[in-house]
Amino acid sequence: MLTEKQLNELREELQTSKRPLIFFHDDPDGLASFLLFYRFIGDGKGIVLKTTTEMGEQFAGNVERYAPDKVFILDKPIVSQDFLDKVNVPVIWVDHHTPVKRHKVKYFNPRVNEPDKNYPASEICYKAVKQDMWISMVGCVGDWVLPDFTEQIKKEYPDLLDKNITRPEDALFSSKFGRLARIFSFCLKGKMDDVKKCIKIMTRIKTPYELLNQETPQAVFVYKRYEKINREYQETLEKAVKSKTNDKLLLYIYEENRMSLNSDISNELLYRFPEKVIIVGRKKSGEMKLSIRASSYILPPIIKKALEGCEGQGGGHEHACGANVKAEDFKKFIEQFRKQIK
Ligand SMILES: [Mn+2]
Repeated sequence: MLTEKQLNELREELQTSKRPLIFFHDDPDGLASFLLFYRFIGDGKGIVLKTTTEMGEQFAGNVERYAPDKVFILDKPIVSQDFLDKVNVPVIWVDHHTPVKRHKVKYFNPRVNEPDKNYPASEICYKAVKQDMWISMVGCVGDWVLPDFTEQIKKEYPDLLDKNITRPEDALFSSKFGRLARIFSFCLKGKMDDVKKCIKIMTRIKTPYELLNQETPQAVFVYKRYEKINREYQETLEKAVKSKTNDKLLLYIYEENRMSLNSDISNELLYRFPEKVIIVGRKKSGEMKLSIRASSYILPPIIKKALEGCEGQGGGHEHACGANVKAEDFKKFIEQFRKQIK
């Protein structure tokens, strides 16, 4: 984890900001991280980073338009130096992927000191703000991690996380906290206007029960939308499950006009078939957008090698990665991938 000194420094950055612009990764961990910081400061604006590649200089325009006093970047692995050079207010970046070196930014990443430990961004953010523990828990569970305050959560919310659950995947797929992680995930899917509305509502939700039991009209809106997307999710998941063969690789490609459910579906497939290597993807604008999961392989070097001679890019965590490959090169990519998991 970050040192006590670093956490105080991060907290200080939050306490001295009145109008933050907060960029965050579009997954439950990113959303939870944003909510923790936004709710602590009590003001600001959030922007979901839908881009799968680095955060480039085009985002400098958002900074110029909003004129924040500080910029926060949460759970995003790569930010371009051009972006940082263009922005004229302090930039604070909290991440938990492989560390990178940049100038003109305050960089908080526990992996700098503990390269092999994975603390989700929302766990780091919680250690700085020390409030809304349940929101952090949702982000961590979504990132397939049980944080060090899990016992406290079990005591406080015994009906949402059973005391016998000790594996993060069981929390994600068979607890109410897992359902909350799915709700967070689906908040970020679909039409941008709806996404914005959901995010705004989430900044004001008081308890996990307000959402789960649909206690307020706002919570009803978020929950109904979750149910709608969940129907599409279950349908796609079912087709993916049916496509399973004896092959070690479970490869499932779905229609391109559907919304991106890659990462949720690949997670659930890995949970159901832990011995398989999972690749789930869809075709979009001439590219295959893929989520890759495997519990018994370290994926980043495999993906790097599979990409040799292909137009594309990929990377992420040890057992969970994303990749984009030009549609023409997809066959070659899969062949080169297969060779390494024999
Ligand atoms: Mn994360």
